[in-house]
Amino acid sequence: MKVRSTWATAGVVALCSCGAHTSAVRDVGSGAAALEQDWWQRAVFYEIYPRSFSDSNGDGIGDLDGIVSKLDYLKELGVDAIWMTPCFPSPQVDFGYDVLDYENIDPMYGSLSDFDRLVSEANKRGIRTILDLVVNHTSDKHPWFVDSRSSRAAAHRDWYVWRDGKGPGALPNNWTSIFGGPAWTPDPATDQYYYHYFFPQQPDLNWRNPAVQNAMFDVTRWWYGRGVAGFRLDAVDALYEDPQLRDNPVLPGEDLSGAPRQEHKYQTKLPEVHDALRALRHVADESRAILIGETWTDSVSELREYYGVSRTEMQMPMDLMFTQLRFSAPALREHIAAVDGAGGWPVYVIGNHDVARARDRYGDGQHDLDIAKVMAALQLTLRGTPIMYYGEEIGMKTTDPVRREDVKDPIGRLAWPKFKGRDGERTPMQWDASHEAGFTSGVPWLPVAPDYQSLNAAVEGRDPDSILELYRRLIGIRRTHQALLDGTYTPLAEADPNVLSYLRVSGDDAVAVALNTSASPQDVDFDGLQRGYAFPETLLTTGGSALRGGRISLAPFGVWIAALRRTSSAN
Ligand code: TEU
Ligand code: CA
Repeated sequence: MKVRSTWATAGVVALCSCGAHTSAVRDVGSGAAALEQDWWQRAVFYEIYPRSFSDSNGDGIGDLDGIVSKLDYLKELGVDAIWMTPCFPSPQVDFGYDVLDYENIDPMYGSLSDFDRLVSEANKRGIRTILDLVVNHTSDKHPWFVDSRSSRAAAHRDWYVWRDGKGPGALPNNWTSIFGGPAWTPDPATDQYYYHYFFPQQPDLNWRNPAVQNAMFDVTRWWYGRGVAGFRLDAVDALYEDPQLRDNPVLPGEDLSGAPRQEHKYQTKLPEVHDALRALRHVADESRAILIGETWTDSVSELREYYGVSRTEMQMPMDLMFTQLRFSAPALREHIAAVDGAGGWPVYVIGNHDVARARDRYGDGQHDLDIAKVMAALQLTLRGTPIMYYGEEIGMKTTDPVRREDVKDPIGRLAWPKFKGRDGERTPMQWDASHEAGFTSGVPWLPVAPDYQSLNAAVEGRDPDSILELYRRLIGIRRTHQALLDGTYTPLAEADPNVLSYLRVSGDDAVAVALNTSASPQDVDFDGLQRGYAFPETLLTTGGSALRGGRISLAPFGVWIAALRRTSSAN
């Protein structure tokens, strides 16, 4: 049953007779005004989990040379910047998020000269390199911490958070680690406890200590000097803790370890975080570098704060709430309007290395691939910067370990079977149908997903209807339409429960997008081209969606994108 839904009409009625075809995208360079946008506002970012991307030496662990060998693939996909999760020397307790040397590369991933070559080869392809900086904590094997715990008088003692217990065997307070268990570990040698928001092997740095701040600023300068274009700042909300050590409020329910859940009120999101971010941004500005924030927030107003007063903090605080949205036109529409109206440049992510893969998370269990295609079209046509996660472009699924003994992520081992950890979203990239999906010539550190024979970049690269081809076309359209780069975002048909549609406008360039978030065909009246835009030139459609007689007929989970031109009567 076709449900009719009409875009609010306030414009000229003028339709071209163009059919549902994918026209050759116009080169936005012709006659378009030069954009004042910064590169990172136009760029498509791509998160790489190096351990799982491509293994060049057969040890089953992805590495830097493996990434270099896939730069042409990334270029062809249309990627402008790669964010690599940590490759610094690390005992790998938390797979690199426990750093023991901030100015080197762990031998399992390669060497500093391999890194330099990666940056150079990426730059040749117009791809910038962003690193993942673990600013909140180090490994307990970092020389700073080894010294800090050696004595109460150690030079680095105050680089970490040490406190006396409240009494024999009593912890300093009730704080727990987000990874389960107490956030305080006793250190008998100096008869104090040290604080860790994450694992005990990840002692928190004391950001109230100027020496810590300066050391971290110098780390960023060191990498800027090697051509890094910026950083994704890890767990920035956790940088500061309440100096009075006030107990957290206890919440109903249990945490990962089965202990009473807490509101980590005195361990995260303290206002001092913004002082540190302003300082880190000041250093970044010396090198015209950018800062991406791992900013898990509970509201858009909280997210807005990470841009900073007059944008003096991070350029790209990630909207991670987006990953938790229900896949429905009303839910998506409401959230997008709030983020788009928040005053900063939106940064939309649909997945990362910590959450179940987007295909499963937004999927309904029956149309997951179709829904993944709609999410791709949404993320790549919204106003803002998209950050993709490796494998999303080929529709990779979450593949959890089947037995506890197979679990690599310590959180999964701790919380099994309630929570199986994050291995499921970190399985090796599926390149082709050869041995281990072309990821390694050896034994992969995590099993390759069983669907790799058919779900892989090589097969999909030959299939015009694959999600990989859709990503390539979408990114191509995005790069060549000013409206999708710096254009405004105007929601259309805002009462429609099934179709999410909007208009992007930049000068005379306009693009209309209509996405069917339902399993039924939907019609959207195209009777009024918004605000004087007309002559739709179809850029991309899926499932046979098309403009027919003044209406957009959307297939189930159909996508329709068209370029419009301002009419002479436009206001
Ligand atoms: O995750 C951080 C993380 O989970 C916290 O940001 C938490 O969600 C937030 O503080 C809640 O307010 C990052 C990495 O992405 C993850 O892989 C690491 O395990 C973790 O930090 C520790 O470095
Ligand atoms: Ca901290």
